[in-house]
Order: sequence, then C-alpha cells, then structure tokens
Amino acid sequence: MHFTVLTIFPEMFDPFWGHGIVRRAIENKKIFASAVNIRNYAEDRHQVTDDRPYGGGSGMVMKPEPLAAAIRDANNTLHAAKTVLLTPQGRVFNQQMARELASFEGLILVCGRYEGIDERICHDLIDYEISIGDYVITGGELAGMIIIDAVTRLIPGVLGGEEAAEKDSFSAGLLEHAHYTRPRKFEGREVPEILLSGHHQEIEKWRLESSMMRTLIKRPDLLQKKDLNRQEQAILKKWRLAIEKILKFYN
Ligand code: 4FV
Repeated sequence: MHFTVLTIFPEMFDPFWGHGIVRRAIENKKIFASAVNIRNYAEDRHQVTDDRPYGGGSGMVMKPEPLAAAIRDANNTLHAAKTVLLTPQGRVFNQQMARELASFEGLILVCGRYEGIDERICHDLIDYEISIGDYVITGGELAGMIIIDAVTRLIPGVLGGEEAAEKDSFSAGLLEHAHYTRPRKFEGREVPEILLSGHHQEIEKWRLESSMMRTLIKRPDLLQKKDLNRQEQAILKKWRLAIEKILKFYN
C-alpha cells in the first residue's frame, strides 16, 4: 500500500511516520508513505496556494492549479491510486470504509486548509470524499493520519500474531470485550475468575457476552443493525428471560 499525502504542512507527518505500528510497517516495507508539499506545485515565486473566495466572505480558499498539478503528479507515480479528499462534506469514516480502502494499491490523501479547496478539484480529481466526523478542524492533516493509521493496521502482515485485526471493535459489528492484565487485584478490584481458568472455550464465551453487554449498553444502534448469529441470539434470549423473570413481579 502506497500513501501519498498532499498538504502545505508535510512536516506534520514526520512524527506520525516515526512511531508505533505505522513506523514498523514502513520499516518492514508493508507500506510506503510520503507527504508532499502542495506549495511545490505553485508556479508563482511566492508559491501561493490560497486566495480570497469569489463572492466575498471571510477566510481563504485553496487554489485549484497547485492542487490539480500535485494530484496529477501523484497519480503519474501510482496510476492505480484512489484520491481521497478529507472534508466535512464526506462520508463519515468507519471500519467498513477502512477495509474498503485497504484493498487498493495506493491512496492519495488531499488535506485541505483554510475554508476548504476550490470546488472544481472535487469534480474531476477526487474519487472519495471522507469525513472523520461531524465537527470542523483546522486542516485535513489529522484526518489523513486517522485514515492512514486505520488502513495500515489492516494491511496483511502489519499487525503481528498477537495483534489481530479481525478481533477488533466493529470487525464483528460489536464493541470489544473488556481487557485485563496483571496485577490480579488492583485497588480492590479482581480480574474475572474465568479469565484465569485456562478454559479457552469458556473464556471465548465470556468475551462474547462481554462484547454483547458493552455493545447493548454503549452502542445499541450497532446491535440493531448487526446480523446476529445463533450464539449471539441465544445470549440476548437468555438476558431477556432473566429480565422477564424480574419483571413478572410487576404489572
Ligand atoms: C474535516 C473533517 C475537517 C474543513 C476546512 C479543514 C476542515 C479545513 N476533514 N473530516 N471533519 N476539515 O473539518 O475531515 O480546510
């Protein structure tokens, strides 16, 4: 997977490339990543990449010419790459979209600044408009890092055996189960006994119930849209029975 980031602040990505799983993925050549300065494509001697908005109003807009040249140049390097604009106008990013993007050979991520980019870039040069959420940030760079991070960990071989992506939150449409590590007792709170039992089947059942309960309480919307398998249905029916036993004493 090749990531090319187009930004007026490429240096923002240096610490991002240099730490954790992303750093290891680059070192192990599982991903290739570069941040390119859009200013390099501005032809005037001040390398201006923004200008005042037609129609007036506050703020500035990113000029189309440097952006178009930067996108075309990146596409010349990697023809199969998909171009992604980070914008509040986009589809809100989620794990399903991360899996989709991880299937491509390359991504060109366009990071806007100021009020945004000239709309004419969106018409012909952008394949995906993606938002990281319904709020406004000062630039697309942080959003770009989130996309690269979420996609990188889905690239085969990036996560070692102990870090499995398929057991992620959202991969099964559920929130992850509770996690515990040593010490066995912390400030009076014990680790659930079952996790110390060595009964892997029982532990898996406990973890599924933990995921279901956390999802029911914190994100019931995920359970509503999930296609429940037999085991998951059985767990909800067991809880429903328990709840009905309690409620039968009431009206
Ligand atoms: C954003 C978002 C976002 C809008 C104008 C940068 C800012 C400025 N990007 N998801 N939410 N972008 O707020 O992706 O150029």
